[in-house]
Amino acid sequence: AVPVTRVKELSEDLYEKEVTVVARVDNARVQSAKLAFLMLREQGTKIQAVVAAAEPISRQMVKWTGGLSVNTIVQVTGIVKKPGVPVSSATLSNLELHIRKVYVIAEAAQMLPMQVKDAERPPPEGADEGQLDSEGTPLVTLKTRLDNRVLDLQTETSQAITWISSGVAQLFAEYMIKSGSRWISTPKIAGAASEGGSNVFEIKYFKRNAYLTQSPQLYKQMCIAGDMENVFEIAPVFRAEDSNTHRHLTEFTGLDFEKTFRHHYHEVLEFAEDLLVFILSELKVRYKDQIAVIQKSYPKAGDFRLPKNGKALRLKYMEGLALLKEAGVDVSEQERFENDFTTAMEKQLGQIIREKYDTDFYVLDKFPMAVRPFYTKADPEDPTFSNSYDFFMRGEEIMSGAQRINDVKELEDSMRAKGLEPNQEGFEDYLAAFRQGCPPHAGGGLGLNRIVMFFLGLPNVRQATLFPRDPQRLRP
Ligand code: ATP
Ligand code: AMO
Repeated sequence: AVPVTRVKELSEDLYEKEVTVVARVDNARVQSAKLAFLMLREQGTKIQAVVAAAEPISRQMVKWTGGLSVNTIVQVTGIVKKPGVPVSSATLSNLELHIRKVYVIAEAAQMLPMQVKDAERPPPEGADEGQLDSEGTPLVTLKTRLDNRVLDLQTETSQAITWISSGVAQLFAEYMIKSGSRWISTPKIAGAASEGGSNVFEIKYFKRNAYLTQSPQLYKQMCIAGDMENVFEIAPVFRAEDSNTHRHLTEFTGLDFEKTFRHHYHEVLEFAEDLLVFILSELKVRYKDQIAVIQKSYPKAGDFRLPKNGKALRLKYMEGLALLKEAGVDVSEQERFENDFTTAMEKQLGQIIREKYDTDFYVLDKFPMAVRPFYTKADPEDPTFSNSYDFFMRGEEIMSGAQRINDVKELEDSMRAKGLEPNQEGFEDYLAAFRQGCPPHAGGGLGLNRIVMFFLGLPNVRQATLFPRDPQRLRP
């Protein structure tokens, strides 16, 4: 078998050498009866190949090569040369492959629903289907790209984004394992809604009803009650939220952890802070090539100010509220005790904090008890508030966490206060876990898709999701 070289490994060191590559046809054109060009693409890296009729290559071979359909996978053998002029449309602009042999490995249909090279341009916000750009080329909207996600995944930008997603999951697991945490898998079909409220998908479960879990919350706490001390999970999270926004999905990947603490829940808050700093700073180091690719379309990718001391700026919820008021934002205190900050307020606060403290990374601590789920521990010094926190990146929430109630009586009271009946089906086993004694613990949950979106400055969470699910989309 011929040794195959990866396109990204080709370089000037190989000038005048023969190589064989396997790649997709990004574009094919016949220049004349004697000359045709192929643009070859392997995982986002492009190189131009040229075929000229001259012994032993026939005019027929030139015509056939130039007529290959876009996206066909070919094996090409040729000599690496320096092109007459740099090929600006190629990634490897100072290389050209002079073709000797071409074999079709897998043929693509003549008409594809979308061209990968058209999907390469960032989707214009609010563009209509079929709208033309200034050069008269049809604009490919995000909808078309997501409808044809397999083709869309082949773009240089998508290739880089999927590496970043993989990196976030890997770094999360790495940090957790390093800290002695156990990787757990908990059921996604359950008898009760973990986060309460109505945003839960009900499913038929033989003769009964069941729910898709809104988070591994109840189970990760039950693991703590089972003396597992420090656990984490990477798994799908389901939310029946009819929110058609740039940042809401109905299914996303949750990065969850839960751990015991000795004296104060801030031990866990600091653990979460170190975790986020580790993920964000390692992404910049390990994925700098991918970030550079994404920056071509999204200039803010990876441009993220981490505080110099490696710590998140820590503010209390009420201090955040005061900053908003001070800046003249119309916030009613009463309302902010019933609902937490709106998305607009969060963004404004992000802006204020950036100007005042020169950081994009901060944590709000001590949210009002009324806006947090039933399992959240109230602040023992002032039960209007709670021992709970949210981490923000550029004014957008990426992680929520809290100390949990570990006393069963307190837990039952808290459920009642939130309109949940402790005796209701589905909560028996959760409550039993606390009846037998459970150590003090806290934890948190991050949305993988949101971290990727905000870290890269992507306008839409769907771009940071392989096959997104939202209220409108169940395909592909
Ligand atoms: P997170 O899960 O990050 O906490 P969230 O659950 O806080 O998000 P909500 O509190 O339900 O999300 O809503 C947050 C914001 O999202 C709202 O302030 C609103 O701006 C926006 N939003 C929610 N639902 C819709 C909708 N159907 N249409 C438009 N915007 C919405
Ligand atoms: P919460 O409901 O805040 O907390 O969710 C945790 C994190 O998940 C992400 N997220 C979402 N991502 C995409 N689409 C959505 N619809 C969506 N909703 C939430 C956000 C958010 O910060 N059990 C608690 C966590 C805990 O306390 O441990 C929980 O689920 O990044």
